[in-house]
Amino acid sequence: MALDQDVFDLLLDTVARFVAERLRPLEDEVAETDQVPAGIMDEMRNLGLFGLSIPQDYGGLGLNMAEEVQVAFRLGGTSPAFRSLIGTNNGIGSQGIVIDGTEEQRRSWLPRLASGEIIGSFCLTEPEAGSDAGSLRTIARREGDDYLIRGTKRFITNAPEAGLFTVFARSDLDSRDARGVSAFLVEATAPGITLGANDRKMGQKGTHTCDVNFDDVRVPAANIIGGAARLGQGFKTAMKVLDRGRLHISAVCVGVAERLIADSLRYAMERRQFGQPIAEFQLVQAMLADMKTEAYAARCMVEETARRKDRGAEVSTEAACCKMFASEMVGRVADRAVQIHGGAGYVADFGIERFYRDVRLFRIYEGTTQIQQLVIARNMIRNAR
Ligand code: COS
Repeated sequence: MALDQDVFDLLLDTVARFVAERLRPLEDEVAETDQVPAGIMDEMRNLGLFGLSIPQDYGGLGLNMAEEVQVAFRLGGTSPAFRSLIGTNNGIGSQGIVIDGTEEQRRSWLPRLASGEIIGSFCLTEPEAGSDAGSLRTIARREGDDYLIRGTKRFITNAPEAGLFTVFARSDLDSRDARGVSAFLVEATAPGITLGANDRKMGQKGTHTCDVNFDDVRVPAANIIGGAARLGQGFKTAMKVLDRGRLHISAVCVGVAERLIADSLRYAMERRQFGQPIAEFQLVQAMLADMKTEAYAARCMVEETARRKDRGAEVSTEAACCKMFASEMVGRVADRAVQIHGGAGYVADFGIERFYRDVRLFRIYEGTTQIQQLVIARNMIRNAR
């Protein structure tokens, strides 16, 4: 259900102000300490940011996709670490339950995810299974009314903060591909779960990822997302969650690009060389124009795909188009932002080099550019048959 227009406009204004006044001043601190201040988390909870995409019946704001991307554009206006904190609860950490969960699972988990009381985390990737997600090796062995989960998950976003994991594991032990995988809801306190050390990443300081090890973790069969009816259907749940997640990430890419364009334009108009602002030089103007055009194209793609999704259309192909174009676009925009800033873009003081490192992840997670290409082309061929 979409929000009342006035309420939604107020939300957008509030988020934009929160980003400008509360989050931007903290960007350096978060990068240096690798930590988002606890007070900011509380403010995010109070603003309802953990439950943007969770239906109102379960305590969230119930934004539709077109609305959600508008919020994501604005959250992109600051370091991605802030968005990442609320990212899993709105995306991969909750949507499995929203899309395919039973009513009981929804009632039991969504209100706490929506309020930010607990953080949800998505355990798909493994040491040997990344792009080929269907080849995962984590197993869920049936024992009475329970399953015992054993395996290792890798690069798991928000795992150190998580209260709930969505774990993809092979419940059909004889299967080798995407069939035979089920999605389990596993509480982070379950005996047998251990976390690896936090990964030392290129960027996105303040967002934490690590290995999650499952050593015969006992999970009731009732915790399969969607119940017994969805045994062996977990991979499809993962794909549906990722279709949605890819669109959200695309919107974040647009938001970051727009931030970098604003910073670059301001710098180009202030910085003087050869007796005039560098913005007066056509070679700098070309970079600004290219940045603007590409970001605008990505914004249009994201808005159109979100509207189509809200109308009930199947947007797997378009979401992959958006993810590929927007993540590659923001990489080029960040590169030009460094170039326009020159030496100031390369040193840490202006934060531009930090964004340059931060945005590199967008081309990798929730499916690499190459996986998006594969999804797009496969769907084209399938539809043409
Ligand atoms: N929505 C619903 N169902 C989907 C789907 C989608 N978007 N995409 C695939 N499926 C279904 C297929 O229809 C198929 O069902 P059937 O067995 O009934 O035919 C099943 O899922 C398996 O699909 P497919 O055969 O296409 O799976 P593959 O193993 O060939 O892999 C890719 C597909 C490569 C697209 C998938 O592994 C992928 O997205 N990999 C990247 C994973 C990723 O993004 N990781 C990032 C880390 S998670 S943050």
